[in-house]
Amino acid sequence: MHQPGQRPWSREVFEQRLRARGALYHIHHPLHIAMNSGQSSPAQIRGWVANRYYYQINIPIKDAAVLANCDNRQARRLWVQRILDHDGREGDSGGIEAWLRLGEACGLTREEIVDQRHVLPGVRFAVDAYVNFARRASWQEAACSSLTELFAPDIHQRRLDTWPQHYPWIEAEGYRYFRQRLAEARRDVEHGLQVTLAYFTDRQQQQRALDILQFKLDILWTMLDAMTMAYTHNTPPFHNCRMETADGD
Ligand code: AHQ
Repeated sequence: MHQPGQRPWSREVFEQRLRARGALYHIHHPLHIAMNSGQSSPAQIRGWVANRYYYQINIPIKDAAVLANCDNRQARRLWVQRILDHDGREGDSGGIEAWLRLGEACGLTREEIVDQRHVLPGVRFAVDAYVNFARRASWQEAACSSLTELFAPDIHQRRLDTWPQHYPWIEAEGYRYFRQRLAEARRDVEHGLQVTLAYFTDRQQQQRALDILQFKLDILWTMLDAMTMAYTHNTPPFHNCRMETADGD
């Protein structure tokens, strides 16, 4: 815990402390470990894709909130690329479209992904917490919260390395999203890291940066906890409840 008057860490030590939080990245969540070691059923994979769609469509909204709070033209020029990566641009249908293709490759229909019928309350709350944080925080704090992508190339590569042999029923075209994120995440996080190292300079601010990164690690972990309850333990919300009359009666 931060003590008043403590000297700030050097940039190198600060970066090391940020990177050390990779030990808590969601690649280590039991659900991801099961998925990447071939233990997931098609229904569990489809549940994960359908729920992560809610995260994907909210990333551009989160990034637009960052831009709305950002008074630095050079930073906006870089940050706006994140929105285009997901929403697409001339000649590139974008990451959200690629995620829909991943869903179709896993046997989901576009309709059931887009209408969010499978999105779990816990996933929705975690994602909404991320978007609402970015709306209220300074653009530099929101940039810091995206630093979980320091660890993202590993998880995308892990899927590309393991899913095809574990899940031959998934059409190969579906993997485009993970492949394109390898380069996009590396580019994005280099900028996010430079913003963070430059903005959080005294020891109290550096601790704040670690707390913000932990908040985002919590979001990613909590999403998977909600999916575990539903798809591993078969205990989705209200699984044991019966309502007498349906809505609209
Ligand atoms: O597909 C992902 C993505 O587009 C982003 C944007 C970034 C952010 O702004 O917070 N984080 C992120 C992540 C994506 N994929 C996750 C995964 O496990 O596939 C990892 C996630 C992240 O590490 O924050």
